[in-house]
Parts: sequence; structure tokens; C-alpha cells
Amino acid sequence: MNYQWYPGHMTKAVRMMREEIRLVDIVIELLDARIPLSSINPDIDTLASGKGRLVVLNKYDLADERLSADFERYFEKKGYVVVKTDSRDSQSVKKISEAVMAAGNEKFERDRKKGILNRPVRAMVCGIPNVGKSTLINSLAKKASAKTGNKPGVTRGKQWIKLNKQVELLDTPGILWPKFEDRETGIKLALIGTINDDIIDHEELAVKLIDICRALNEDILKDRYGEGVLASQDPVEILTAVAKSRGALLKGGEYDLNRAARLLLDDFRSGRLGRITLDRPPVN
Ligand SMILES: Nc1nc2c(ncn2[C@@H]2O[C@H](COP(=O)(O)OP(=O)(O)OP(=O)(O)O)[C@@H](O)[C@H]2O)c(=O)[nH]1
Ligand SMILES: [Mg+2]
Repeated sequence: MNYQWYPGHMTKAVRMMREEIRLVDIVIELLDARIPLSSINPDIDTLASGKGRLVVLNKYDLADERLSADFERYFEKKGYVVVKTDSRDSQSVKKISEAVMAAGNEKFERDRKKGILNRPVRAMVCGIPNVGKSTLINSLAKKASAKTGNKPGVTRGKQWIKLNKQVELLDTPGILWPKFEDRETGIKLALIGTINDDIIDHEELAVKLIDICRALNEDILKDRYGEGVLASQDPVEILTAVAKSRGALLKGGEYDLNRAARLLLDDFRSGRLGRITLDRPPVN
């Protein structure tokens, strides 16, 4: 299992970001709070050099609270302004608009000294597919201006959205990078649902998830699928127990492991297995 997903629209998106970045004052980088390290685009530092930077740990509602606090400190130490959010919730994204406005005020002051008036502050929102960029923009704008959807690759072209007279936001298509540095990164990105489902081997990925859950806490799977999952150490047998608990059967009466795998992945992605973070902050 070695997931790589880099369709043509991402090549175009990177080119577009390079062009548009000249126009922006701030780059808002959305990371998935469940994988704050594996969802960092390694090219963003070069792409966004010289710009104000804001790091958003989004889908915080799905991530482990203690680890999120550790990651928050980790990124703050690196000098970023960090905000943890559930971008569907307009209360939760308030801090982002505050940070953008604060950066905006500095800019207006600089502009005024140069005699430039009424130029709004512009921020580009970027991050991996499905991380919640368009949802964030809609919550900030308090209306549905950007198209959203629970699959990667919903936003295809650029879209400027005016928040108010002072702030404009640029929604961008989610981008991954042509090669992940290691297999684990590809697996984590696939687990959270940022890689197109069509190229995923669901059973293999579910087996990986079973190993991860068991290493974290034996009760995670038991609480959701019952005692049956404790009968074996073997992840394929555990997946069979999940099929049993959910009545996932094929026509001949055999257990439908593919359906069980999809159910399990879906339960993880929507937080029904609890708040689980897959990355660990580096010890330094
Ligand atoms: N639980 C949770 N779900 C979220 C959050 N933010 C967004 N979502 C959901 O995640 C899915 C993807 O959201 P989008 O805003 O379309 O993501 P995007 O980053 O614009 O995706 P692309 O345009 O495909 O790159 C949607 O189903 C959202 O409802 C969040 O903070 N928590
Ligand atoms: Mg989008």
C-alpha cells in the first residue's frame, strides 16, 4: 500500500497559487488537527515566504484535546499564530478573523503612510484536500459562498470571497504533493479521507486502522463494535468481528469485509471512534 494522488487539477492549482500569492498579505494554512505534521505541505514555506502566516488546526473536534494542545505549543514555538477550530462553527473561527483583522490594521497603517488608501487585506486559504478550507471561508463570511463537500477535490478553481470592506479571502483547491516522504504519511492522509477513495484499498487501510486503535486503547473498538472484537489479536479476524457486529454479509452468507472496512473508516473519519490524533509532536 503506497498511496500517491496527484491529479492534473493540483498541478494547475499550485501554478495558480504561485501567481496569486503575490497579491496576498497573509497565508492561512489549514492543517488537519488529527495529523498536524503529515498534513503540512513541505513546499508552503517557499511558496509563502515573506507573507504573514497563520496556522489553523482544523477539525479540532475530531482530534485528541491534549495532543492538540501540545501541537499548538509546538507551532507557537516555531513562531506561528495558531488557532484550533471546528470550521463549521462560526464562533470557533472568530479568532481567525481577529488575527486577519489585526494583521490588516498593521497593513492599513503601512499603506496610509505610503499614501495608499482603501486597499483591503487579502488572505489566501490553503491546505490539503477536504481539510475544510471552503467551510472555513463560509463560516467567516457567515454565508455559503464557497462550494463544500465531504470528499477531496471539491474546489477546482480559485475563488475570491469578500468578507467585508477590509478583508478578502481566496479559496484554493486542496493540494497534496507529488511524492510523500514516507509510506506512513500516505496512509495517514488516506485514513483521514484526503485521498480519492477510488484508489484506496479499504480493507488494507482498515487493518492498519485496527492496529492503530488497538495500540492506543483496547476499548476503542470494543466500545463501538462489542466484545467480539476482543476475541482475536489478528486484525483481519477483528475486521470480521466488525462485519458480524454490523450485520455486513455477502449474498452467500459470508462476512462482507469490504463493507465492514468502509464502515470502520467512516466511523473513524466522523469521530464515532472518539477523538483520535494520529501524529505525535516531535520531542525537542
Ligand atoms: N468534523 C468537522 N468537519 C469539518 C470541519 N471543517 C469542515 N468539515 C467537513 O469536511 C468536509 C470538507 O470540507 P470542505 O470545506 O469542502 O473542504 P475543502 O478543504 O474546501 O476541500 P477541497 O475543496 O476538496 O480541497 C465537509 O463535509 C465539511 O463539513 C471541522 O472543523 N470539523
Ligand atoms: Mg474547497
